[in-house]
Amino acid sequence: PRTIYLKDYREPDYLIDRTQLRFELAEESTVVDSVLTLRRNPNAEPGPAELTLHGTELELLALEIDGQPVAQERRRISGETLHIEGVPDAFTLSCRTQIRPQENTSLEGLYKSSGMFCTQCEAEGFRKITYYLDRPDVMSEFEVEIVAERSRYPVLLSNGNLTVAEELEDGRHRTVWHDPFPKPAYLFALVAGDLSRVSDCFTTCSGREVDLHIYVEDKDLDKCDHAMTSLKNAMRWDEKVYGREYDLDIFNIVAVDDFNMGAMENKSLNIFNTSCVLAKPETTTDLGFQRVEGVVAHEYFHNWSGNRVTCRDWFQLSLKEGFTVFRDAQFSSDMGSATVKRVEDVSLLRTAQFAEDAGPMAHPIRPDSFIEISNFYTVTIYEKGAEVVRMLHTLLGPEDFRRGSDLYFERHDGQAVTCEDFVKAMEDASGRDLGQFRLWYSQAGTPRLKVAGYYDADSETYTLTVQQQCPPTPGQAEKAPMHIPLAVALLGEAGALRLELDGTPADPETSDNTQMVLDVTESEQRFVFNNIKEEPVPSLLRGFSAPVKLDYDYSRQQLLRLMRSDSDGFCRWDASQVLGVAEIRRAMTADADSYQVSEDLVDAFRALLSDDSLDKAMVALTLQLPSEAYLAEVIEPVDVHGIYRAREAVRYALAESLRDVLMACYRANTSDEVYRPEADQIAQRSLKNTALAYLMLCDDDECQGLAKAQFDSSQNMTDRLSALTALVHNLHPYHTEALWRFYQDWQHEPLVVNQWFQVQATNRQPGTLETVKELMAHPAFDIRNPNKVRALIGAFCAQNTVNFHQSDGAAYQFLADQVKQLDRSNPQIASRLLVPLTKWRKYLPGAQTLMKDALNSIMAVPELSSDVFEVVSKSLQ
Ligand code: BAL
Ligand code: ZN
Repeated sequence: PRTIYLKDYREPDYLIDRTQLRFELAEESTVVDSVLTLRRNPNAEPGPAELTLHGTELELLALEIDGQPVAQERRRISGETLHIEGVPDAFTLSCRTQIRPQENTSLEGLYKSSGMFCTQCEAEGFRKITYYLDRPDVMSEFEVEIVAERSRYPVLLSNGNLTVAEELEDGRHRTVWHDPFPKPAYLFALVAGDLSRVSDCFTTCSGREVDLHIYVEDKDLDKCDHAMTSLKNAMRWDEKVYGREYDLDIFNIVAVDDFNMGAMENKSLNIFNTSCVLAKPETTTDLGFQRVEGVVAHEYFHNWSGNRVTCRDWFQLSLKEGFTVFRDAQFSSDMGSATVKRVEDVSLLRTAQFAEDAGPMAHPIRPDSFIEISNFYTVTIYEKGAEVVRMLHTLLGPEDFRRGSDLYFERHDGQAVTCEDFVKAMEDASGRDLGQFRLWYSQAGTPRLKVAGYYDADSETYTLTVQQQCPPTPGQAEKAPMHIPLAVALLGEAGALRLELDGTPADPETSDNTQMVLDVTESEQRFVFNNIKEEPVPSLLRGFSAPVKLDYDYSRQQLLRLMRSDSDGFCRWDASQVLGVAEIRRAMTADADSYQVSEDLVDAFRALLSDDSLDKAMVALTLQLPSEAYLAEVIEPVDVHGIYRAREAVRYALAESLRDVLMACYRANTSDEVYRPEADQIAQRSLKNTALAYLMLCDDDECQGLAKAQFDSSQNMTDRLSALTALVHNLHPYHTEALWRFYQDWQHEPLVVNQWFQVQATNRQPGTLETVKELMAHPAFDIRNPNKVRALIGAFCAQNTVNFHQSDGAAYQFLADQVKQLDRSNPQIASRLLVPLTKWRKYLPGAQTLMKDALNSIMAVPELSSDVFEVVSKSLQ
């Protein structure tokens, strides 16, 4: 496989002004007719009159230029391209291809899922449909005709507006769709199936009526309300916060069972994985409801950040994804608890993204090269990309940021642009010099900030010394200092102190002048605060103001004080995490019999549980000890089993010490209110179920009876699944029956069955690998369905660390075998699945060898996909 470099980018030689497509969908194969109106790109470098189109797995039936067949000697198919020589400067290319969607298991291009035809074209799936300039900087107006048998496919959809719908002879019908907005091929979509729909409408800020439809299988009609409400909320929010109005008269969402991603933002025809659109209380957890809201909003927001303004090339992927994730995070914060959302996002970043930054696939948010772009839909591009946009928001402030985004949309509407264009718009609108800030786009790796504080009572000054350093990453040995916004406050006995930095008062936007954003730009820098009358406790990296690792040598007392009284919710939670890590480290070194949990930690948790004034969701998050994934980031080399045992020891000790207050909390938060997926109730359930997980560690009948009673009585999936998890993961005597009953109740709901798989796959008890293997033979499992693969194999390998890292290496080999098998049918999913193996360098020497053996066994397979080849080969370098 070939490496593609950003530095080799060249404008396309030809442009496509108009794309006319005609699909004749049939049971054996589909015939695609395309008529492309092409002209030479006036900005292209001079070159031969030769057109090179992308195309793969296509059977070429006919090819004409301006109505004349193209002779064999003028055309050549090689690899993934079709070359045509001697083309005019402006011409019409007509092409007929035949494809076989029924046999397409990669779920890229046009394929079939549960009897319906659907598409996934990002990033490079369109070339599996017809020969085309399949690159995002070629934007074209599309007209699409779909012909199919009416009885099997009564619904025929594509992008834009419906212009024709008519019956044909012999039971077929046709629709024609016209999308007036030029778009790259990756935003093309087609759906044909027997679908039902839920409809609503939205009046935009300028008074236009937009028809909204969610298309699903008939049995899922009762699971669309939440997505529809989320869509309308997102449309209103984007008008209010970003001034972005929707631009067509119709917006369609279609739910598909077999889908590689969460969803796809095709212009006016979003296609969703069922897991990200369907929700009802009986089948969907609170987390599921929140995910639906977030993903619906994310895809909708792409209409501007991605579709109206798109990416010039795939190296710029974070231009649309980072910005859109930032936008959807702002939206979710506004819809629910902002601190909870921030903590959840930071947790994901500090586990998955920091791990990626420290591993063999580390890349900047704008990569310099790739072999397979599908491998770059990563937490770095998405989540770190969003953090970079967030830092711009912090540095510029909300007003200038909005001016910048307005300028960006105005300047580049209808264009395919770069990350540089985005930063330039922010720079021009705000007048801020973002020269050094641009390094965030080109440097990979997680910077580490070492901060020290010094109080001088005589001069009444407090000095923060900040050092930054970024470790080497593949291909980038040396790093220049970055521009890091470091939000700080100084806590005194009576609260946060007024800040004055070298004579400059704090940001006037914070009404009490107690928070400042320090511009950290050098390898080492000192910040002197004046008029500080008492020795403060510094509150650092408030709101997680930059995606960095922070070292500050806090005392226990200081951490407990931050946890108790910092006005920044993120910092309060983070202090609890630091204390949790310290406790688990201590338990790792203590011998099993002598370990006793720290009294001050117990007291702090007791205080949290007893304080009714706190946000219950935050209490729940704080009570949950640092995850195994996070511990694996901060305790290296990673002793998986030592970490697990120590974490369990702390959990048991906390449960025992806090049993009564946990029980009171559980009871107080048990409610028989009608389910609402709203912040107050979600918080209450989260706290109750966190208490339940602890109480199940206590050996008395009252505690042990809770999960069974909750499982038997609960009316919503959040409570039922929490109870099932508690029963199964603690091998409660009722767990086998509970699993059986759960399956009996929900076997007709694939998304619930996936949760049933996941509960079993994440069971830390010994023997889970065998269970997973048995479940792969279960009639409900289907290796061709990505959601099932993720729920069973993915969850086991990525989340069940103790069992994945069982000492004989059997689970590594199991994963390698699954990757090899999946690579033949769905390379994108195969490549994603193997990520846990790529982290081999972090583990103890014995594990390293066995993990490498598994990777080598994949590498030995002839004809690996470029997806798997790239990840495995880079991991072994
Ligand atoms: N563009 C791929 C799916 C998403 O990020 O919205
Ligand atoms: Zn996206």
